[in-house]
Amino acid sequence: MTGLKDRIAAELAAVRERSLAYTDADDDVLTRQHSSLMSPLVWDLAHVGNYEELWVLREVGGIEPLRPEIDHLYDAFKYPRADRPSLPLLTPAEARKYISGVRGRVLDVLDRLDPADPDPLRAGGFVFGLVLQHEHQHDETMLATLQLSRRPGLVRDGELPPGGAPAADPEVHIPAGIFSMGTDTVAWAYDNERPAHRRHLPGFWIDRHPVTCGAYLRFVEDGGYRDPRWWLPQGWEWVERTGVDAPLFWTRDGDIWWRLRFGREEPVPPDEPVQHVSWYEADAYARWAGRRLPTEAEWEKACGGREYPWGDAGPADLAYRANLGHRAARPAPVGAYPKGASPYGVEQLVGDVWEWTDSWFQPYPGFRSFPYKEYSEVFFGETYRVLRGGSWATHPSAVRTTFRNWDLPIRRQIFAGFRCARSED
Ligand code: AVJ
Ligand code: FE
Repeated sequence: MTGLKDRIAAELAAVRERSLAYTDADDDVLTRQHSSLMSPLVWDLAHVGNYEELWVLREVGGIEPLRPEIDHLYDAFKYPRADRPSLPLLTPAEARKYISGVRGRVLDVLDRLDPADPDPLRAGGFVFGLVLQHEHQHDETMLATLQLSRRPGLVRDGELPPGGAPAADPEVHIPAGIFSMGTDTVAWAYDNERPAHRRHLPGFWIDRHPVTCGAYLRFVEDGGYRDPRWWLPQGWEWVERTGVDAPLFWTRDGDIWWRLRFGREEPVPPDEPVQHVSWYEADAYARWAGRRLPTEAEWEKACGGREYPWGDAGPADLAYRANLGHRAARPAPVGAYPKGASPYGVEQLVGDVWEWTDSWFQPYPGFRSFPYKEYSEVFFGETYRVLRGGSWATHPSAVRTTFRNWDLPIRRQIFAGFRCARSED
């Protein structure tokens, strides 16, 4: 096997080990609906195998469908998440057997792959990048479901580096000028990250770190959730309709704020980036702080134009660059990764928390959907806000400075936080 094929085989094995670890629980945990926002975990497990069968075995391998009768069950556009528990889904044991059967054949297709093949699905092993990033994305979704289950003992925690001293200058200035946004060169980049294109941005200031729980708590205790001045009309309507008064999973007991993290209550850690806030909460906080959310162009420019803010170095020396890949089940305190800073000195852009931006999910000039419309194109418009940077639960193979995530502005079960920006006077 060539270097690329070895890497692909290793990454496929690593992501599968992760998927099986997150579903190493009783069938009851895997089949029940922990939240109407999420699929049962056993749906995600079989869905990643079905997606792999569709793209690698059928599309590239030309192999006959293994179980065509189940395709519709795992088509994300056929049945909304809330309805999936009532479907005749594969049992956990059947799902494990099915995805293992698929994987065995996928490795044969990999064996026969000619990475130099000009076909865009085969070139550089693109289709394998597509399916392993897809599985990593569902693994992060499964972690959000496990968090929503409020059950202890289902998710491994781990050690993280300590935080740093409060930054002398909490803001970084990014001078006006043209930069290249998106990519034409990252082999496994998604269609929505392409093509690379030049953008001019006026100068702006951006936070050196994501907003911390401690800072966010000042907004909460200043009555931020009870003052319509800070909220867009749709945001205020959402606050009044839902009664939210703090980030998801936070509760107050006297003067102490607690958060529930994978089934355990712990005091809210002041120096950790706040997570489990919606776009509306991020936007309201920024307005209360006399600032705004950065656009995704500003966020990407602040990364300094390389595959990762610290350079093109892959995951090898990641341990001291960024908090990615579920090293621990939480964001790291701000200042924990000075060596992950961008050339402008902006830190923790990648990892820790997905960062809400002020941008709607729209196509770049010259966008062409590939290999199918339902990954990105059907979500373009003014319905979904863009998130950047990946979270602690995101695998390094499924994020980079050009990677674009998106979600509805009311969503906050995802591991999302934010940082603020402001324009030059
Ligand atoms: C890019 C995270 C918004 O979860 O809907 C998974 C990724 N697409 N299966 C999602 C995805 C198809 C997508 N996000
Ligand atoms: Fe999917």
